[in-house]
Amino acid sequence: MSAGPLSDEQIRQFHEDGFLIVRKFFDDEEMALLLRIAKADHNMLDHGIGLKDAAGRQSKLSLWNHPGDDIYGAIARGERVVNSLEQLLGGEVYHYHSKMMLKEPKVGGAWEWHQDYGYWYSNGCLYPDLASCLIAVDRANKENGCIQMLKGSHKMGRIEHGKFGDQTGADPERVQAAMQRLELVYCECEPGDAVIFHGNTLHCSGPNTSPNPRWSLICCYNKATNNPYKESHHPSYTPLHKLPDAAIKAAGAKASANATFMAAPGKAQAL
Ligand SMILES: O=C(O)CCC(=O)C(=O)O
Repeated sequence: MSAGPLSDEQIRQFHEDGFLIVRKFFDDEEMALLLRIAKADHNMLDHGIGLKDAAGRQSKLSLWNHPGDDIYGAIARGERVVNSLEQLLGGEVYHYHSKMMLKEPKVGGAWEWHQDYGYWYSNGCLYPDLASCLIAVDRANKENGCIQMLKGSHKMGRIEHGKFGDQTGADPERVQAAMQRLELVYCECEPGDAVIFHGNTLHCSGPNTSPNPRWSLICCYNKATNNPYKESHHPSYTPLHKLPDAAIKAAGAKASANATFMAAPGKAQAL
């Protein structure tokens, strides 16, 4: 029996598929607060960096390494998310970074096929014991470039990565071969749904051709035992101080009352 937010079946599914969609992981009130605060947060937009895809279209993101006491930190440090990640990775995790993906209407670019461990390997993580929790802030569908997963691809191990536009992507020959054998899943989400995915799962997203934005908050975690052997632009093991899930609404209410939205992002950083 699992002790935590996820059922044994969800844990099994994550290990089988390399990802897990959790519908309504966050309730309407939590999401309304996050949406309102994030969209009014000028620091989020001002610190966003744009990365061109292979076709030259730009996707923006705003990234920070250490979670604070604001609503973004309350989500990333919240027991619901952290305990789920600990169930899936099989032990203590720490916060590796969080980022808001800002895919703007009509212009937001694609994210090329990649594994997150394709990047994070270079940061001195010896094992692919990392996973991310993507939380849909806006509704995400095919038209506005929802995230896509190649089911079971985490079992392939780490693939070579190279440069495509400003982005790092997985070897296209291997991606093509994998696509002929594995199921492609478009993770269409309503606000508050979450997609939790393994560091070796091949994923991508298309451009936003719609009139609607597609923002999502992605919180990434490394297993404590996978402390990198060298320093990089993302943190080494830093104990994560968990918060009760009620902290999300409390942080949201506080920000709304002050109407000054704490800047989660520090300076823009690389993935
Ligand atoms: O948000 C997206 O569209 C893609 C995000 C992604 O691939 C990543 O953060 O690794």
